[in-house]
Amino acid sequence: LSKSESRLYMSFISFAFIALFVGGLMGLLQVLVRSGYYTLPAGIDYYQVLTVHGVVLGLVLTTYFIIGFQYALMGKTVGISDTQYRVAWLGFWVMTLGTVMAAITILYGKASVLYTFYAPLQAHPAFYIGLALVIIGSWIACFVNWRQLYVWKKKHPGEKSPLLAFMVVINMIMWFIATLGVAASVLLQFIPWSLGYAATIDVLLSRTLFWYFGHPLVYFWLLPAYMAWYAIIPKIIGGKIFSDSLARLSFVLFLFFSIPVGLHHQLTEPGVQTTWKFVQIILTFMVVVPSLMTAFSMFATFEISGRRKGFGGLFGWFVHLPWKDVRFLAPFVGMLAFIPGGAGGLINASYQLNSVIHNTIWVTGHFHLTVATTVILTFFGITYWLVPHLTGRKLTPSVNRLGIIQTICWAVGMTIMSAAMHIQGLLGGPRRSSFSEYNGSEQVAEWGAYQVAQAIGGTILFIGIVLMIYIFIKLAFFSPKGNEEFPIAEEEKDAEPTPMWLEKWKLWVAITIALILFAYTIPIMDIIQHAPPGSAPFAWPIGNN
Ligand code: HAS
Repeated sequence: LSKSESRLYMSFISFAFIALFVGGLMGLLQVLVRSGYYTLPAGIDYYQVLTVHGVVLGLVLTTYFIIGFQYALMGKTVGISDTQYRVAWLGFWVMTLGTVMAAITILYGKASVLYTFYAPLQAHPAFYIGLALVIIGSWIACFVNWRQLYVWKKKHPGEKSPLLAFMVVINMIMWFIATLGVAASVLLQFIPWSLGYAATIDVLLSRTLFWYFGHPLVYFWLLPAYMAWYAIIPKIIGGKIFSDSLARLSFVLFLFFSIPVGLHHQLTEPGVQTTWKFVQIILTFMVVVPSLMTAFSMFATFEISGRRKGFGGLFGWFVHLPWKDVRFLAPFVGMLAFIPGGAGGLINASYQLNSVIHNTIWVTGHFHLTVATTVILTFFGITYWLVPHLTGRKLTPSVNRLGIIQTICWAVGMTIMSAAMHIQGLLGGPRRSSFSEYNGSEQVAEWGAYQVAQAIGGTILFIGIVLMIYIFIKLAFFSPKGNEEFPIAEEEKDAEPTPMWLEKWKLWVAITIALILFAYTIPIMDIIQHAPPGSAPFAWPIGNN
């Protein structure tokens, strides 16, 4: 690993940790305000704080960490050429310019539109232009990653591509296709509208294009965590990859089913016909399958490596795991969180149940389990070995111990906060709202205890963030010099060879596009036809749904 390569990967990852601190602080303010015991200083608006929190953690931290981590995986498995390296830096600077533009508009209170930036909320044009630059910068990363694998394949004709490179390329194909939706909405709708060139905006179309992107966005976050679960965790626990083919197949299924499902975020939208919501719900339940395959594969890996080490019986698979190694513990807690997190997702996606939880703080509880625990704890788990590997240092026993405390802190804080969010949501507590007594309504009185619990959980989480930042700085700059391994597992010896048809990239992209066209063509035509710009909001008449 050259110094310059390490500088590139570390720049992305360091940016993510700055975002973690800023966004985490905003999260702390959030829970304190909602508890009713704290008021923001004059001049700072609740929605400004919420926008910083969502944009910085949901969009900036994730995208930077993922791109940095994926570059490191590609560099390790297929290599990076000088030209690719230079283009990768260009992507970094384009993204960073965009992030700074968007950040300035939010800090000046000119873009308190939340991370979903729903119209008719309007931000300063610089906010949308900033977002467009972030997307373009991330496309540059897509092109570099694709090129990296292409060049490798040319040099290794007939060989299957390395598993991690295959996974990165799938994730970036999904990201590219998904971001086309949000890019269209930002470039063709929001920028002209915010600049005053268009008098109106088609709200429903913009929201539909956002969720066309917004759902695959959550799998763009999840898949790098799955990369670590499939190919890195087995090595850390002293085992092997259960099945290379199963891992690849699950990624291909994610490519197919991540995108044509955005309408499950819009089930209460009156302007979309029920039939199409139903179609997209069926596809949503399809996208659950690769996660179930992943759960199966993880259990298989744990069990086989336990048995090989001589741990039998019903719980031998569990006992042998390296509980004192934070590189394993943090992602494992992430896996555990995904059991209730995923179950919550199935509830959200069930049409009738969605009407109970939609727009309540239950949804906030759901995504704090999924992205803010499953994904983030796996990213922390990666940080413990990747950062010292890149900076030529060691993960010392004392930092490992601190990491374990950090993981426990996160698990405790998140359990309290997200359980309270789920329950308050079932009691009707809205999401995205500041503290209010709603004129002393009886129902609202029931929420108080849960809001306080969220503040307690959120404070513990913030302590976890401070600890993590300390650990990151220590690993990047102060740990003793040394070599930390880049743990990539091998496949089980007796596994069936991976069939080459799994690399039929053109076919996978064609199926993905066909599914998208099937799920979205008619709903989008309907929206354009029934609600042209400037018209009153459109709803399908009851009975014609
Ligand atoms: Fe979601 C809303 C449905 C997964 C994130 N989701 C959101 C929002 C976010 C988000 C951010 O259908 C809010 C957006 C907004 O601002 O409005 N979600 C699902 C479904 C899944 C799902 C069906 N979501 C995620 C993931 C996210 C994420 C992953 C981030 C990373 N979600 C919804 C719906 C809404 C929604 C509706 C809209 C709600 C509304 O009305 O607004 C599925 O992908 C979940 C499948 C997962 C599983 C779990 C498998 C378990 C595994 C762990 C194995 C454990 C091991 C350890 C091996 C079925 C893989 C075992 C050890 C032992 C000791 C036992």
